[in-house]
Amino acid sequence: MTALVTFGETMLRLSPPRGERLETAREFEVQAGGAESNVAVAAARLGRDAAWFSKLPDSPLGRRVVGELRSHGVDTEGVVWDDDHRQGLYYLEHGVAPRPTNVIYDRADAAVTTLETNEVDLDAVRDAAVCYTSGITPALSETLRATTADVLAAAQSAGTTTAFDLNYRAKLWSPEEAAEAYRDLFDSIDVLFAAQRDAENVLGRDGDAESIARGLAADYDFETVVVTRGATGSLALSDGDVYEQGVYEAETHDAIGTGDAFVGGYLAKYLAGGDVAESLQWASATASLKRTLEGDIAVVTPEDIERVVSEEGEGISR
Ligand code: KDG
Repeated sequence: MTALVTFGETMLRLSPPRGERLETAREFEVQAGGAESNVAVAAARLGRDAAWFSKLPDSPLGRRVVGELRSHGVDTEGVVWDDDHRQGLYYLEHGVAPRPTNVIYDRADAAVTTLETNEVDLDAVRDAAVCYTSGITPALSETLRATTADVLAAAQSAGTTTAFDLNYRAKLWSPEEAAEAYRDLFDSIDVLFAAQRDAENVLGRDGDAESIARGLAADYDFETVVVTRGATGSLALSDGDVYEQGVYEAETHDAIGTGDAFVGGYLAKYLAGGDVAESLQWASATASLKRTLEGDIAVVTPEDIERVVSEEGEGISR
């Protein structure tokens, strides 16, 4: 049995060397990046059995994605290969103040947008302890929206814990479209991760993190709601109890993937039998370590986490 199964799109990220612009760079660093595989890699690096599935072009580019995820210990057996569609790409120009980071997606017609439920190994999903995807997946196509709903429902009805991060991306859809799709999925989700800004701007929630978590749990019967507040820490509401966690200070080298590292750290500890407070602590430490690393992926060890926690205690709450 695999502890964690995640699914979604993984792109190739092309980024010019720091200090260079997309329009003039002659070289691009290439790395795999996708919210759900970022979560699987973090969990695998932290010692859990993790699998990721998707649909990829049967081409050197698709094989490159799989090769990179496998190199981190992620099981990619469930990947479906396709001859007719593209490998999604994204371009990232690192910002330095006052020039912001710029992300350009080039992901139209990616193979994953055609992934249908009948192509998914649902037995593997039902066998997993946790099944995870994020709000990016249903944003990518109507087909994938239906597949996401089917996979989460199949997982939950088999007793697999389902986890979902809203992960709103304004470049993919409007807040109204996203809110409607999220609400259609909420009945099939046990553990919800929500950035406070997404809960406010997309779901129209207001108040502090605790009242947002209580409102969402009451309306949709989530087992656990985790609200992240960026630099001011995170809060979880689980079976009526509230847990708060500070952030661990980090020098930020590359912030992309911080939220996925948070989820990966949380699920890794949860799958190892950790309670909610311990899982939140691992989430926060994994997120802070990710910020020190280049790329979307948190290459971290349990020893890294233990060191952060033992040196910085509860973290900083503002
Ligand atoms: O959370 C980081 C992701 O945004 C990044 O890995 C790319 O999956 C990605 C997306 O769709 O933006």
